[in-house]
Amino acid sequence: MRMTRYFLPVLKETPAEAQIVSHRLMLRAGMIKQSAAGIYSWLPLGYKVLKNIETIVHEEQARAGHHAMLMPTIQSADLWRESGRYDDYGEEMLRIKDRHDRDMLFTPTAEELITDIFRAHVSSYKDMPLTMYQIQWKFRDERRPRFGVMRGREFYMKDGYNFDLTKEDALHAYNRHLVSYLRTYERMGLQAIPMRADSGPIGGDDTHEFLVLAETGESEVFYDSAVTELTFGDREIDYDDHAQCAGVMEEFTTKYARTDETHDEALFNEVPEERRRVARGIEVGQIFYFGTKYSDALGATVQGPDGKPVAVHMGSHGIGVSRLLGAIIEASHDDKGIIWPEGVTPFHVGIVNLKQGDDEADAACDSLYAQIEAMGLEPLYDDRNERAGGKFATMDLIGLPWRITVGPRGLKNGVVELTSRKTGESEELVPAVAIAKIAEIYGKS
Ligand code: 5CA
Repeated sequence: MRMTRYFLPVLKETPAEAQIVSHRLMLRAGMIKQSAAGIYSWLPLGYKVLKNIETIVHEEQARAGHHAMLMPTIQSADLWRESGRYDDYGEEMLRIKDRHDRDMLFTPTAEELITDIFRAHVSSYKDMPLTMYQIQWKFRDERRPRFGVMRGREFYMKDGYNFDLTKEDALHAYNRHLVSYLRTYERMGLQAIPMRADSGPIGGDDTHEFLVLAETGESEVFYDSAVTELTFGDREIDYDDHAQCAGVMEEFTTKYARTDETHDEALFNEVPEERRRVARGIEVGQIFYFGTKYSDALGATVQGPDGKPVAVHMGSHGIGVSRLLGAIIEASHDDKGIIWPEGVTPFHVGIVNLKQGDDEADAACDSLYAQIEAMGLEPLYDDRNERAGGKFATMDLIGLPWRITVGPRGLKNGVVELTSRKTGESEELVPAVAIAKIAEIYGKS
């Protein structure tokens, strides 16, 4: 993409309404624009990152054997009356009347609707286990929408639902989700720590939240610092292997890590003092096992192996897809702007032309641009007639992990400059070597 043809409305001033750094940077980098309290338009740069995050979530869900689908945002109140949640959900639910005076609502989550789909089509244990998920907009009329996309009223969420014959199978689904979530967050360059949490309006006994540690996080968290040393890495997982998934679950959840809702001071004091941490975190996901709560309420039973009806065991699993943009920026920025992890960056490489209009510099930039595109990567070329300082400031603000700087002086010596946004280190390289490095970084060589 050439910057002169792109829509990138960066702001020079720091917006007064934004209290935390991720919100400020998303506004300044022209990623989002508020349209009403807690409701945002996603401008091209923000939308690109949102889609990248969504793609990672889809890929990891597919790997775990879960089926993507899509349910409507507007639902009839009837199913919610059946489950009893129409009244229980309270003021967070946006209630709407259609022209026939029928009660409708904007979905805050979808346990009822998915259970209705299940009961209409699945009647035998032979069709299980089954896990389906969607990535869809949700609406919760939060009392205090704030911090930009972090606590929106409209937000983008991955919500998944498992249907299993036995509690044992449903707990495997729980463990499988935990494993797939660990992989998902790591691919986004995040460490998200599973913490024992409270189930709130979703219900159930077993639940973990995934928290990214950040000073601006809304949750108070208590943990054994040894949990921050755990990484999932690129280990191979067989998602059908119950013991293997249970092993990972145990590895990542036995050490003390809890949110304030479930914090137990006595248990925490058993952690060696030098490893006890009290901090703040951003909740980027949550997994639940709630047994037969919704299948009982909505009559979702299947015929078991002995011919008798069995209420199915269920769980649900959420990832805050739009919130993740804020969480990633909170975890990865400096005073100049965002530093995107390579896994989610909106463009792979920024090209800065120090002397636009200089034949040699223009030709070198065009050539780099073409070579980067030929690798299947996306360059963002700052081809504006601007001072170098302004171009660098924009690149630093929008946070592309790699920048190639091209100028007449370097070209005289046959070199361009490759700069890492994260370390700030630059190397002078001949263009072909710079391209080879980019290929290596993004696994294209
Ligand atoms: N049905 C279950 C699992 S699908 C559910 O709704 N879980 S949840 O309430 O925990 O939401 C899932 C994730 O959505 C949360 O972990 C959080 O990351 C994100 N989320 C929740 N509320 C908001 C909000 N107001 N703004 C942005 N993200 C949110």
